[in-house]
Amino acid sequence: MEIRVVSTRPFKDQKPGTSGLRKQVSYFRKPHYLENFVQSIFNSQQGLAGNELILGGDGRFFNREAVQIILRMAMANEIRKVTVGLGGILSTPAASHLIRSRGAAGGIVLSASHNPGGPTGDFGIKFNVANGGPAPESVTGAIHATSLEIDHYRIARAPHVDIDHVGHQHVGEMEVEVVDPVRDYADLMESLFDFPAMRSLLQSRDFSMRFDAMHAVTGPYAEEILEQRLGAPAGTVMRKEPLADFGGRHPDPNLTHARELGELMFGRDAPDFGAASDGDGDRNMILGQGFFVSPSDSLAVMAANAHLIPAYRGGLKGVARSMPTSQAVDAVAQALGIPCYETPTGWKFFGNLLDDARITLCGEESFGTSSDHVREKDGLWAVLFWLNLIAARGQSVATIVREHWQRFGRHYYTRHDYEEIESERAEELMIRLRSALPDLPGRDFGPLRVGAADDFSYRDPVDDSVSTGQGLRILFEDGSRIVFRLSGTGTLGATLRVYLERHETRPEQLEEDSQAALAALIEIAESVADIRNLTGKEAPDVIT
Ligand code: G16
Repeated sequence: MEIRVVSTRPFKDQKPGTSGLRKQVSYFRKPHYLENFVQSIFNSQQGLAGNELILGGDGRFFNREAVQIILRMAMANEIRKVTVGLGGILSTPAASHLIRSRGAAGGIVLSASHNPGGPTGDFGIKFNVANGGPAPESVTGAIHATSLEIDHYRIARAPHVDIDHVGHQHVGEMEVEVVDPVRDYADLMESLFDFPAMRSLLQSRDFSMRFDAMHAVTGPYAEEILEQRLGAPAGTVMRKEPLADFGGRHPDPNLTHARELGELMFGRDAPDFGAASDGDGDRNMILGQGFFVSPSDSLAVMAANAHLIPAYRGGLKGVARSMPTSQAVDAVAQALGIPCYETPTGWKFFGNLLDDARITLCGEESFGTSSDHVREKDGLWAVLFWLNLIAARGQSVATIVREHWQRFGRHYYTRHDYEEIESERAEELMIRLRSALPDLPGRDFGPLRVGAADDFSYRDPVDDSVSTGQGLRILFEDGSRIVFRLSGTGTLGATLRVYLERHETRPEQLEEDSQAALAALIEIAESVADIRNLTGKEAPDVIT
């Protein structure tokens, strides 16, 4: 097989963000753009040569072209074998599972997650390491450094590889195995949960559910698991055909983008349980009849009830949450007498804690939860966990959450996003706020007194690596918090995220609307950060 060595020049903008390199499709279609980044992975990760690599993506526009390019580059970089999902498809958690179960040296996942797809949408590429999880900062840093110096890449002159039939083939020296993207993952789910109990629930006349696959990657997974293996009635999975542009919508599981599901769940004769997942299948949204479960609460409820799920019957080693996620799970960890870790935003920070067996469950406010079964967040896993929980407790989603609040109090929580603001303005807001932090402790805002204010940094307890500048925190003496950070996943301008939280234990105060319950903190955030003036926006673009 002829190997071409192609001269190239570095692109200065290939620094991976919160989760890999995400850009508009137009960037990835620039000559050499994808190739430079992929060669930077191969150059900086010497252990890949001679080993197996897992490859797949969420099926968005440019997925198939990117798979062919990466296969030809893998040949030229002496990868022994590439295992690729049929049609180039693998959900993010399924890719993580394949890396682990095959003992592969790593994986390349093609996705921009919940960002829109299509020719004018976004694309992304992420490298996962041998534990199945997103590369830690040391690895993404090395890939970025390599991308700044690259002057050539290697690519085989090979025919188009058939990725549309399951089976083995040899292309030059390299083996390519095309696998059913669903089967191994579905088997894994069956090994974790009480499928007989869930089957009886789904087949009972008194229970119904809807899962919105949002025309993204989870359609085939949900159909196999919910409708085939668990016997839910046909039609349980909505919008199940994966489309390259997700039907023109954002594959983001929230009440704005999963509108039909929301209308169904908050309408008359709503199903008992509603759920959705995102573009690449790692996020989840959980709904009951007329009831939204906030992701932070979902994590806490899971931790408190894990003993009811077969895989976690032996108890949890510990739990972790990202810093901006509410402290609801901390209260559960305290009651269970297990450790609770607070990490920066980004799933990559959970990997060491999971590998070192310090935690079993972890989650984030950004609709992500998972456990030690893979090293990614896992949307369908979370949905199956809730289904198993409903079957085990024989209660509705709302009752399970309300009982949780009665026991642990409610952590009122909201996130306000200001999107597509000019990067300079966003930076200015953060710089001003950072310099104001030292004066805040001891200051009173009505009845609330600031106890501490800082720029969050994290020392990984396993490898002692330090990550600084992970979000500005204002911590009040009563446990309330306001956090400000800039998103690391957007592709247009900057997105300011403001996270607000307040703990309420008075039993008669647990049913308020979150925005009303947090109104005082929302005001303080505005007055401290001058958001309207600096962003030029009267209100957040998205509230979750
Ligand atoms: C990614 C990361 C998550 C993070 C989320 C939001 O999720 O894996 O850890 O919470 O982005 O990040 P940011 O606030 O920086 O935009 P996903 O589902 O987009 O891959």
